[in-house]
Amino acid sequence: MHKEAFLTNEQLVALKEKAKKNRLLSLEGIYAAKSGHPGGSLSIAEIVTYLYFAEMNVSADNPTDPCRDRFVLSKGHAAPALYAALAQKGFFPEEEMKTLRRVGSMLQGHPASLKTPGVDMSTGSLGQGLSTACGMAIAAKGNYNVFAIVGDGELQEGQIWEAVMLSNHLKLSNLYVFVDYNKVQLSGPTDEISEVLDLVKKFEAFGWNTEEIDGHDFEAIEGAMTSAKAKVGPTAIICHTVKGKGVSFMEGSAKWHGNAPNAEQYAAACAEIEAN
Ligand SMILES: Cc1ncc(C[n+]2csc(CCOP(=O)(O)OP(=O)(O)O)c2C)c(N)n1
Ligand SMILES: [Mg+2]
Repeated sequence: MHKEAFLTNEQLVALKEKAKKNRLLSLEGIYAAKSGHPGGSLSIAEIVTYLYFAEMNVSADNPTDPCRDRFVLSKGHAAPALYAALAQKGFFPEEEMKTLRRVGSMLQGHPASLKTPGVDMSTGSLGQGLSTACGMAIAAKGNYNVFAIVGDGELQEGQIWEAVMLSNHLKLSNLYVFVDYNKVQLSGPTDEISEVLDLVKKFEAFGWNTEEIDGHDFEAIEGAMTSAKAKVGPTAIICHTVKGKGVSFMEGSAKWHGNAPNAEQYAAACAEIEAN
């Protein structure tokens, strides 16, 4: 496991607060909508928080800046975590989270770039987002970096590996892919459905640089990004995560892949996140 500390203690504390808020906002939206995907949203809270608050060159003042860094949430069902980060970043008011999944809302169930300020790519059909990220990285011509998050279950889609193959062939050094390796997909443990085996070996066999980290550890994410930036070619950051992270009764369970909490469960979840 890669781990190096570059963040100051102050920055680390601030990022942890942002991730906590990210989880609360995701759950607020899902609870209000009475539907959505809490498990896969909670598992990427640290990754999206790091990208939007410590890495990416993006600004709510100029959301369509042609030179901004791009983000593709290839596992689009985790939209609440992306919306929460964008709200925290000032792309729209946090209050909007309560309109999640409503007809006419800017916050649809899956990311829609024509509806939501700050969303670079519409996603939701698993397997496709990485191809679009690859295309964006080609189009960047050195002007920006592209970041994508893919799910471990999503890696079962063949199109993922087409994009992986081409990204190496084109030596896309500006492409960084975070694998949210939470070991659970929609209906159960990923390895019981179609095992992913050794992801580091897999990506390396396709010519990629790899990092393997705890995806809930900001210093590890920082260390992986620093090492990735020094290398030529695309990088896959294999992030060991916990589906439903932060809410004990949701952790590691496929039951909370696509279920909203009831009032009692919502209160318990918020209390636990707040207390952490
Ligand atoms: C092409 C396609 N097939 C099926 C689905 C339905 N679906 C949504 S999430 C999901 C499971 C994804 O698992 P994983 O990538 O591990 O996501 P996470 O654990 O991060 O929620 C499935 C099958 C979809 N969105 N797209
Ligand atoms: Mg998963």
